[in-house]
Amino acid sequence: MAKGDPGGTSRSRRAAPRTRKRAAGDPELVQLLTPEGERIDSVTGPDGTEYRVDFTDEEYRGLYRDLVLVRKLDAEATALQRQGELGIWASLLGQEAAQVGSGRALRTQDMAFPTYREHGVLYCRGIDPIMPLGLFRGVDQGGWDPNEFKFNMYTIVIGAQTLHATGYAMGITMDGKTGTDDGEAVIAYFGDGATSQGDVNEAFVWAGVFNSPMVFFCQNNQYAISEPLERQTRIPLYQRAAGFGFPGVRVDGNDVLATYAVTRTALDNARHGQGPSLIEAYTYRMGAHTTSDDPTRYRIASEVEAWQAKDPIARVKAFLEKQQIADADFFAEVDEQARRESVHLRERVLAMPNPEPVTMFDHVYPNGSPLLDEQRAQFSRYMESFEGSAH
Ligand SMILES: Cc1ncc(C[n+]2csc(CCOP(=O)(O)OP(=O)(O)O)c2C)c(N)n1
Ligand SMILES: [Mg+2]
Repeated sequence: MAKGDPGGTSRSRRAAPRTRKRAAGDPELVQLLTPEGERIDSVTGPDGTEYRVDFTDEEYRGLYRDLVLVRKLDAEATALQRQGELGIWASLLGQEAAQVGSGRALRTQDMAFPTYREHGVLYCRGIDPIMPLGLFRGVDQGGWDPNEFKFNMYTIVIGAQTLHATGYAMGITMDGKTGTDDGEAVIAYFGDGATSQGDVNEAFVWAGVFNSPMVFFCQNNQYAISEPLERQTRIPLYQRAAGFGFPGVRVDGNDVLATYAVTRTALDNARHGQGPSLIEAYTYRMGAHTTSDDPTRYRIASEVEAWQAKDPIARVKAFLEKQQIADADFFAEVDEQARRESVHLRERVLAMPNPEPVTMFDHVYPNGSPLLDEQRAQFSRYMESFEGSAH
């Protein structure tokens, strides 16, 4: 979307009223755009905070463009895996609004710690979308500079990045980088399953007692691989924050506007020294956990269909159409850009080398280890045993 400071203080060019006060809905869920594309003017969160956005028409169109592009690039990556060009892919399908909303809420100086699924946040940070594909093809370790883009490397170890983020947040406080409008804040992404990890709970303790400039951003996509949410918790996840002494809020993670508003507020509170908070972005993983997973084994089609009706992109499109903020030419142009960028992505993946399986032992330790050397030799012998065979 357009550079600058969307939402918050910026004024819309349109004076015509196109919003309404919140109707009786789910009091636990902050929502500013309904699945039907109706705008809600403002919503009060559980701790009395009022959430609203005030985007210009260009900024609304920019958010739509972001959503469409990240979905298309993600679909291309899934196709590339299916065609044998990537080892594995973790799709963000269904979670575009949670990622674009929070990603665009970050200010330039803020630091983000992702999992392995945050391709939409990566995109918003200005990182070339080709970068994670090298990782998933096994030709490199990611490739972007975390300091340049303020976006850490992908983390596969569930929950580990929340501790890294909390340590980083404690560090920037000690460096005196918080407490002003230009202050820095830190966001850590993790999933619903990760909330059962010791690391995440330890991060909550440390961030809480040190009043760290942290936003814990949990994308509750309802599953940890095949394990449904009810295997992780008996209470709504956002309510866990109370036990650690900081605020928690549940936002409609399929609503890019509400996700933006809630994340921006939490980050600004953090940068001004008001401590951590937990955001539970309530969403749904529309695809498989990864391309190695078959979700039809553990969830029913009607559940997926119910979430289809809450699609994060369709509601923005409906809103743009109803309010005449965008016309058919705009939608066609965005589709064409998405097509072009995905073709470009594909061409660059096909130009990458084919990694030798044995290279997985490289870079585990900077100076190797006897055990690893032994495993490498064993693996090489195993691979050689296939030579000349059909495998
Ligand atoms: C410490 C650790 N344990 C187990 C795994 C295997 N694992 C990979 S993804 C995953 C589920 C994570 O679920 P969630 O936190 O909800 O994130 P999502 O994949 O749904 O985005 C598990 C158990 C791992 N990567 N790390
Ligand atoms: Mg999950």
